[in-house]
Amino acid sequence: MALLTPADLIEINRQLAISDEVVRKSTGFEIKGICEALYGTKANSEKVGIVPITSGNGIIGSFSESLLAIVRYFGLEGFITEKTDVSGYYEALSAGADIVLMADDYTYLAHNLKNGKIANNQPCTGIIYAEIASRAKQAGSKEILVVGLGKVGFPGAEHLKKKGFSVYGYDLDKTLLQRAVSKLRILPFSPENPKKFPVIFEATPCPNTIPEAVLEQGCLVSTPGIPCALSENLLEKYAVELVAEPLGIGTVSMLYSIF
Ligand code: NAI
Ligand code: 0TF
Repeated sequence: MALLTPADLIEINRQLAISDEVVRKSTGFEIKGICEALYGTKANSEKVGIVPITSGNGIIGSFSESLLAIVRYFGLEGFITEKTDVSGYYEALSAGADIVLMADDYTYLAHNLKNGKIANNQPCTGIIYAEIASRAKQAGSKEILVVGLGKVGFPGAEHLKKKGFSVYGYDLDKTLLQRAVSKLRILPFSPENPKKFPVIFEATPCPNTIPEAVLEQGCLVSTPGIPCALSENLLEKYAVELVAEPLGIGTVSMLYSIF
């Protein structure tokens, strides 16, 4: 898994506010409203305990602090445990956490201790970015391109198929592309035979993954992928509406999925 760096998380509140504004302009809803509609849940003053985890590559500077800022941005109460790992988990429970957030190098999870529900960051991120794409004003034609069909992209593509979209999918890994074509009945997209799309959902860990030839003027690109799939030059040239943020949108999707 590609790991976040402290540089990705700089001014997380500002990054979230910018994305929230793009989402509001493009869909008419704020991110929180989209989560409420997507999962049919509402926040109910849950207290979120954030446990720093030292295993593997260890603590990512400002990861826990960013989670706390995100939790608060969406109007919830939260705290970071002083202890880490198992001791931190025990501290979170003892301090009355309703929900625990914690991540090692492979899994970032949210666990609602009141109702037992668990959320994994990867599918929750894919689903919320796909949902945002599906609600964009540009999505009228119901045609959408998905680039990257891995742990985030596949659940997003599946969500779009369930919503009745004509999903075109592309992954450099032919086995993953074939898996999505056969399991989800999406249409394989070939960069050698491009067409333009009004809405694109991208989920890869690489830059420059969206070919210029698929960009419609004023299109919406919804992408959790880090680094950003599009260069500044292409963003400007095609007046792309970009939803891209490193942690908060996926996290709030996890929380609403377990309320
Ligand atoms: P993954 O490794 O499971 O899937 C990525 C897929 O992209 C792979 O199947 C790979 O073959 C494909 N790919 C790579 N280069 C490509 C290219 N040029 N064209 C087409 N396909 C290409 O990774 P995962 O877990 O799905 O994560 C994807 C990205 O999303 C990563 O950058 C990860 O850090 C990021 N992420 C962001 C979150 C957020 O909140 N913003 C949350 C979770 C993940
Ligand atoms: O960096 C990652 C994921 C995060 C997905 C959201 N964009 N790509 N995971 C590693 C998190 C490690 C956190 C660390 N153990 C800590 O500070 O607790």
